[in-house]
This record gives sequence, structure tokens and C-alpha cells, in this order.
Amino acid sequence: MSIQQSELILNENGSVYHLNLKPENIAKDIIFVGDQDRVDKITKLFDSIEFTTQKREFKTTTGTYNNKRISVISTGIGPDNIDIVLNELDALVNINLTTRKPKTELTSLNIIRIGTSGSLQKSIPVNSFLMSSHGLDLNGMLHSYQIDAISNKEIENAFVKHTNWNPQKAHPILIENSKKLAQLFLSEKMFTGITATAGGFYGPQGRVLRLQLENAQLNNKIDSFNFNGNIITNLEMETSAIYGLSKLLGHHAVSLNAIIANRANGTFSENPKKVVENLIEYALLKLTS
Ligand code: R1P
Repeated sequence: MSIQQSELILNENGSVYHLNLKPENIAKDIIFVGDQDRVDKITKLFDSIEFTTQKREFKTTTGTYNNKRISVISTGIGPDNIDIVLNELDALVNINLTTRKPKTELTSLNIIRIGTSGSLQKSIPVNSFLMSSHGLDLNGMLHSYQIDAISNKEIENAFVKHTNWNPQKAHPILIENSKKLAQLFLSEKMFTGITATAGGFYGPQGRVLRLQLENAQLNNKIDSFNFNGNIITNLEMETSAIYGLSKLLGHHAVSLNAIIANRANGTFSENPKKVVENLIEYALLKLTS
């Protein structure tokens, strides 16, 4: 059965609806950034550029760095955008866009998120790098899919109990990174830990401006969660969605975080741009050496 036009929407030139991309426009190694302006900060370091396009917040540039073909894509903010980006990228490699049928031979992409994040632990200071060993999904997007095969019930249930998690909110889901891809980026410079992924920046991450929180203790409970030595190190808005959809679709994913804030001691980096630039250089080198 072919996938109907309303389900897989293509633009007039045959490109996928939001990303504006055709299969030949993307490399198998893909860097995700949130901010569309960060795409050029990476690709200005490339040896050559072969393609670039932008629609809404989704900017893509493909080129080579150290002779490796790499695409850089901006996803915008949040797990809802990751749903769009990962499904459309998967369609580009694993669905025949002419017959509208899934291919029998599937392609696995390597997806590396280079993003910013706030540390939850005093021991992980601003200006450090952190690789997400797991994404802890606190936003619920993944519940639209059949996730039993990729979730980790024991630790999820321990988290629910420890935080007194409101049963009216989506049940948290813990998803591991791609160990194979992750090992490329490990070094003594890189902290690792569980990254909690929220569906918003203020209330969903425990920030109070004028609105009171549903559970004012939640951030403290997240900070103090410890499951056999596994602790939650940082909060951001994409990692669990990237890990979950990548695992379900058969892609490899790793999330690298530039720690620009420390929520445990209230500090913010004096030069957040610099720590992101340093992480970009580190990631490109590790990916291509
Ligand atoms: C919030 O300011 C944004 O910054 C973080 C969060 O995950 C969210 O997307 O990541 P990026 O810097 O990669 O966008």
C-alpha cells in the first residue's frame, strides 16, 4: 500500500513538506542544532558546501569537513519539531518518494545533536560538555508511538515514585543513546549523564516568573534522583525525542550539550557563544577523525 498524499506531503518539486529536502540533498551523518543561525557557525568551518535551503526554522546545509559529507539541520525548539524533522529525514532515506512505499532495504542515519543545556548538578559547571547517556522524556510526544520496546520500565517507575510524578501527566520514558555513535565523542573532557527533556522552557523546567508550578518540588526531586549511580544531569528540550524516534526508526543518535547554565547554583556562562563554538569544534573533529 502506498502512503497517501495527506500523510506524506511533498512540495511541488518533490521535496518533503517542512524540510524542503530531496533524498540527494542529505548526508548520512547529520548534525542537529536548535538555532538556525548556528548552522552557518558550523558550516563556515567546512571545506566545501554543496547545498543549502531553508523553510521556516528548518535550515539545512550539506558539505564536507575533513573529506566527510555532513549535513547540518536546524530543528528549532522542542520535541514537536523533532517529530517533524526525524520523520521527514527518515522518509528521505527509507521511503521511495515516487512509489510512496517504504523501502525494503533500510538506511541508518547518524544523528548528532549539538545543543545548549542547563546543568542540574553543582559538580557539572557552566562551560562544560555533557553527552546524554539517556534521554528522559518528560513531555509526552513519544506516547503517540508504540514505545514499549525502547523504554526502560524499572528506572522510569523508580523516577515516578521518587518525584511523586502526577499521574495526569504523561508517564516519563527513558531511552538510551546509540552506544556505537556515542563512543566517538567520549573523552576526559566530556561529562555523561541522563538528560531530562521538557516540553517547555519555563513551567515545564521548573522556572517561576509569574505562574505557580503544579509541583514546586519537582526540580529538587529530579536533582536528587539516583538509580544505581545513574543521575539526571541536565535539562533541555529535544534529546529524548531524538533518542526515541531514532531508536524506533533504526537510526543512531547522540546528544552533545554545551552547559551554559547551572540551575543548582543559579549561574550562567559569561560567554555562552564560546562554549558552543568549542563544542562544535570538538564534535567535528571527533566525528571525522
Ligand atoms: C531553549 O532556549 C533551547 O535551547 C536548548 C533547548 O533544548 C531549547 O531548544 O537547546 P538548543 O540550544 O539546541 O536550541
